[in-house]
Amino acid sequence: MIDYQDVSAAIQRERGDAVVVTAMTQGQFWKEASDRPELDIPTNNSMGKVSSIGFGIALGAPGRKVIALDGDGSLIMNLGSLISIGGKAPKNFYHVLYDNGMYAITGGQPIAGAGNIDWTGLAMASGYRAAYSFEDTEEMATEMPRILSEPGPVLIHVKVKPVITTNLGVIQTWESNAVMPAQMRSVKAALA
Ligand SMILES: Cc1ncc(C[n+]2csc(CCOP(=O)(O)OP(=O)(O)O)c2C)c(N)n1
Repeated sequence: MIDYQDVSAAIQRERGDAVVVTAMTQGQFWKEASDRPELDIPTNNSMGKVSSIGFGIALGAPGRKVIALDGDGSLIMNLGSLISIGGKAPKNFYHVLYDNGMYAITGGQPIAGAGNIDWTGLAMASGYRAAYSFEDTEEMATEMPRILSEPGPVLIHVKVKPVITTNLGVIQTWESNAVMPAQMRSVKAALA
């Protein structure tokens, strides 16, 4: 199993000027790693929508890479997005799936089918161009540069070591809800 920090570091090294859409536990780790926060969109309060928001940006800005950092529980909630993405097959879309087998930020409840879901198979059957699965840190870090320079859509399934921190992102305040639209405006300005 791979540490969240190692996935962030491997993506950060290659992200260039890609837009990165984040959520949940991986979003917190990404915040610490990102050196282009003006191009990041955290979506914590809209569970499951990372893939759809990233997909929309990828279609709207075909010249820009978009990397969506998704959670397994979140993707289950929006599984149909795989088919939308596979159907349009944007070459600039990279879908990283952090598989911890649980809903970590609500206390670590197991997701349905934990450990038995064929994520790369689901992506390929939905029309993704490629799908990879990693459990080993070195292999993931070695392969990431090549994968992120290939055309998408690509699913990068990463088995991560669970981190259960129930105070991440679930506090819904006016301020926390205002982060996403503010970052959307920031990214829109950067892409203009
Ligand atoms: C529609 C909806 N249902 C439930 C929740 C409560 N909720 C917030 S985060 C979360 C778990 C997310 O799981 P996952 O995507 O696997 O990320 P992890 O917490 O494991 O990092 C849940 C159930 C929510 N925010 N929105």
